[in-house]
Parts: sequence; C-alpha cells; structure tokens
Amino acid sequence: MTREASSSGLTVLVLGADGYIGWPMAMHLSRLGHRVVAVDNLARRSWDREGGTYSLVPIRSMPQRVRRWQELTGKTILWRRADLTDFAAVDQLFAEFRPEAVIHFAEQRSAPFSMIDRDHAVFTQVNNVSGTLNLLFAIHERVPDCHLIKLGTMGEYGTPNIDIEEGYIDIEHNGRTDRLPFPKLAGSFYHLSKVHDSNNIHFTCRVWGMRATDLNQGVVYGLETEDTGLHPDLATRFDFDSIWGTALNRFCVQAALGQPLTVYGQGGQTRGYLDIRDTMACITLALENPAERSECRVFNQFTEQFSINELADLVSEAREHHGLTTQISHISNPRVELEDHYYNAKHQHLLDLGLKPHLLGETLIESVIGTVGAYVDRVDPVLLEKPSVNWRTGGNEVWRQYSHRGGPAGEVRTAPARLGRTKVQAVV
Ligand code: NAD
Ligand code: USQ
Repeated sequence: MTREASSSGLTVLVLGADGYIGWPMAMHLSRLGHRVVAVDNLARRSWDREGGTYSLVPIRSMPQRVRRWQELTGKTILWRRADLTDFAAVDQLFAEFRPEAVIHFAEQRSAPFSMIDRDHAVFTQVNNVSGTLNLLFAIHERVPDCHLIKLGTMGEYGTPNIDIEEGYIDIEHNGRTDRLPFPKLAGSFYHLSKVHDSNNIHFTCRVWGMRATDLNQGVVYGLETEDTGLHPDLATRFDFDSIWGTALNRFCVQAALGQPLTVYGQGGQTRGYLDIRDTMACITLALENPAERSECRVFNQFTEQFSINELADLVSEAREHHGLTTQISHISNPRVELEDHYYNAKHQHLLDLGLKPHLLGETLIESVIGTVGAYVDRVDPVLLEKPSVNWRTGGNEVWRQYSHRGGPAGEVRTAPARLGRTKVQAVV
C-alpha cells in the first residue's frame, strides 16, 4: 500500500531531531511537504558535556536551525523539547499533533557509552527501552493507525556463522516448521537495548495491531545531504571521538590530520554501511509505503558491507591519489567481538521499494576528508586516537581525564549533565 501525502503532507513526529540523522531527516521530510514536528530532549548535548566530547562541525541550537530553515525555504519545522521517558510529555505530543507517522531516532546510540560502567549500562537500557514503550502506549491509546518507523541496528544480529535474513527466519525443527524472529547476539548493552525494543514492538503488533517498520540500520557515514549543505547553520553533527564517532567517519578525520587510522585488532570485523543520503531515502520509502496493521516489518537498512581493513584501505587509496601516504595502525581491540568471521546479511526489501544506493567511492571519501579538513584545528588528537572505553574493564583513564571537561576552547561549558529527565517544552 502506498500512502500518498495529501497536499499538506503527512503529520510526522521526528523523535531525536537534534541528532546526526534526525536533523537532516526533519529537513528532508519538510522539503517533501510533510508537516514535521521535531522532538528531542537535547540529552545528546549533555552527554557530550559529560564526556568532554563534541561535534567536529559546529552545530546550532534547534531554535536557530528551524529559524534558518524557515528563512531559506519558507517551510516550518515545529520544534518541541521533550523526553520520551516522560510519559506525560509523550502523551501531550500525541494529543496535540495526532501524527500519521512517527520516526524514532531518540535513543542513546553509542555502544562504548553503554559499556562505561553500571550507571551507563542501566541508563542506556532504561532510556531506550522505556522511551520506546512509552511511545508504543501513546500510539495505541491516541492514534492506533499511526505508522511507527523505528531505528534499530544491524548489530542486533551480531555476527552469526550463517546468512542474516531480514528480521525473520524459517526454521525446521524436529519435523515442524515456523517463521520466527531471527536469533539475536548483540555485542553491547546498547545493541541489546535495540533487541529489547524490537521484541516490544513485535509484541504490540501482535496484540494491539500496531503497524511498525523496524529498520535494522548499518553504520552511517558522511555529513552532507541536499539540505545540510544549504547553509552552515543547517549542518548536522559529526563525531570523531572513540565513544560517538563511527569507524569510517573517524578514519576520514584521522586521514585529514595525516594520523594513523585506528583499526581495532585484526580488522576483519565486517558490518553493513550506508551513506547518510541513503538513510534519508530509506526512511522516506518506509514512510510512503507503510506497514499494514498488525505487521511488524523488518528491513535491513544498509547498502554495502565492508571489513574495517577494507575501509582503511579505501581511505588510504583516496589519499594516495593526492600523493599522500597513510599509516594504518592495528591497535589493541577495546571491544570483545569476532575479528575474523563470516558475514552475509540480506538487504533486499528497501531495494525492492526503489532504493538507489550511493555506493562508497573515493569521491565521497575525498569530499568528507576535505570538509572535515576545514575543522582540523578543533580536533583533540587524544580523543581521536585513544579508545576511552574497554568492554572488559569499562571507562579507562582517558574517560576519567575527559569527563566533565566540556568542548574545545571557547565553546560553552556547563555543569555536568545528570543522567536524568527533562519536561516537555515549546522553544520556538
Ligand atoms: P544521535 O545521538 O546523534 O541522535 C539521537 C538523538 O536522540 C539525540 O539528539 C538525543 O538528544 C535524542 N534522545 C536520546 N534519548 C532521548 C529521549 N529519551 N527523549 C528525547 N530525545 C532523546 O544519534 P544518530 O546517530 O542520529 O542515530 C539516530 C538513531 O539511529 C539511533 O536510534 C541509533 O541507534 C540509530 N542508528 C544510528 C546509526 C549511526 O551510524 N549513526 C546506525 C544505526 C542505527
Ligand atoms: N572500529 C575500529 N576502529 C575505530 C572505531 C571502530 O576498528 O576507530 C571498529 C569497531 O571495533 C567495530 C566497527 O569498527 O568492529 C564498528 O564500530 P563503530 O564504532 O563504527 O560502530 P558501532 O559501535 O557498531 O555503532 C554504530 C552506531 C550505532 C549503530 C551501529 C550500527 O554508533 O548507533 O547502531 O553503528 S551496527 O554496527 O550495524 O550495529
């Protein structure tokens, strides 16, 4: 079924709209003519203050962003500050806007952050699982026909020694067969929070007839979409430290500085990857082709798979074309994960809906290195080089050294954030 937007578009809540993916997504859907309500509790900015980390590319506040967007395009993104773990705030949002779709990015999304210590593990699972549960109840009670598009992760599956299907597997056991959720072997307390979410979503589709799309997304790279490039005030965040920065983004910053690329362990770790522009396209396809009532649809959202060694080689080759040599350094792996394994994950559903992938090539890598190169004086090399969290022993001396230090010189430093909650608040 294709859901055609009326002339005024669909009313869509974008939850986690202050984040790396959420902000470009809010603009993308606004440009397409949807009525976008951008929601975030700004927790991510406080986690940065807590860990002394920051976006390499300077980012504006949400009120500044939506104002600039309106000025440049004439389109309105409604901004609301709300915490998903506060049910009254969530319920208020649903009562006010009665959305036809919800795109849910609003979680603590770093595996290393969830492995710092007990507080961070508990916080991650409470924030993510209870936020999603609140959302499920609000949809059920206020707008049962609403389509939930939830960002899960490929890391829910882990790295099994069999092909990874899209959400479900047909199993024959002792002469009987069934189609069951694919087994999960997540690699961090963060990734496990996504498994718990998936189970809760699947359950509510069965018992309440919810319509849901669970997108098991691979690692996203890149920083430019059609909209972020319009003006520096519309830029999205770009993380490079070892807690929030993902592998390819970190390698591009390391390359821009001429530093060794930090491959953890043997580098055979293989994951699915996609360009941030394809994230925009995949979610738009899911929105325009909603799940049926009672359907818990699972799409594996990535376009290519690479090992860490392959990514490092691609970055190194891109620099070689400019006559530059790159050192690849295999450092001791702070994580507990297989470093040499079978990996073959299906990702056909989004292609069937019409996705045209932007494949990872040298042009993209060169453009990211070039863009981040403009901000190299903001990089603290320690944050770039040294992993600050170890899976076996938690936050290490780098974590302790940087906790509560704030961002680069000149940036606002506020009191350390508590792992707590904020109330709904309109800030436009
Ligand atoms: P991000 O950290 O940049 O953004 C997440 C946003 O959610 C932040 O702005 C944060 O303040 C907000 N948030 C967190 N908890 C909240 C709560 N309780 N209430 C309201 N807002 C809350 O993350 P991202 O990279 O944009 O990722 C978005 C989503 O996509 C996450 O769910 C993540 O797990 C998933 N994902 C990301 C990637 C990736 O490579 N970035 C890959 C796969 C899946
Ligand atoms: N790695 C390195 N060197 C680095 C950083 C990472 O070798 O400097 C390795 C890690 O050990 C891991 C792989 O790269 O094997 C991926 O790590 P990552 O930090 O790029 O990504 P990950 O921790 O898996 O998490 C990111 C997002 C998360 C999302 C996930 C998608 O932060 O929100 O869920 O990608 S997936 O990996 O498919 O689960």
